[in-house]
Amino acid sequence: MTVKAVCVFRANDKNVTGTIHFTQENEAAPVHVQAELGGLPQGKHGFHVHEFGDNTNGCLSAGAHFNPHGQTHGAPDAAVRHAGDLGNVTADANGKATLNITDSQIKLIGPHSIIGRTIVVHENEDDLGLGGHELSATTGNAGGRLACGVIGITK
Ligand SMILES: [Cu+2]
Ligand SMILES: [Zn+2]
Repeated sequence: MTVKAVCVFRANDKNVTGTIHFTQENEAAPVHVQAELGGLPQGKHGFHVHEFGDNTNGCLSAGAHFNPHGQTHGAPDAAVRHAGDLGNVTADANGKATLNITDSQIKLIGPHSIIGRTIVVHENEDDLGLGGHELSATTGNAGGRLACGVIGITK
């Protein structure tokens, strides 16, 4: 019954690497997300599920934030957010970032599953919708896409 998924960032032109594991124990359970990333500039970087598992034109083809409920952008703990809004990862001086969270809006089971969609890590910090920039309500003004990978089923 437990569904597991994984997303891998292979070293790309930006040299960002990483693995993100997802686990959901049943349809009603939250999803556990465990990420280990490397090669990032020190500091915070927006971290989202984007709607398409399409890499034809690199990370740009992943489209916008996964947003099946037609909401505005927000923090992972906000009532109003895109389902794909997982906030930020924070890279240390060695470029390493880890994330260990549970999230109730992303799913591995059911019609709004994120399997087959894309994880993107961004150049800049996600302002969680609060930055007052024209892009705050759609992207958190997180800037360009440093790395991305499609979320696939694993055992
Ligand atoms: Cu994003
Ligand atoms: Zn968003």
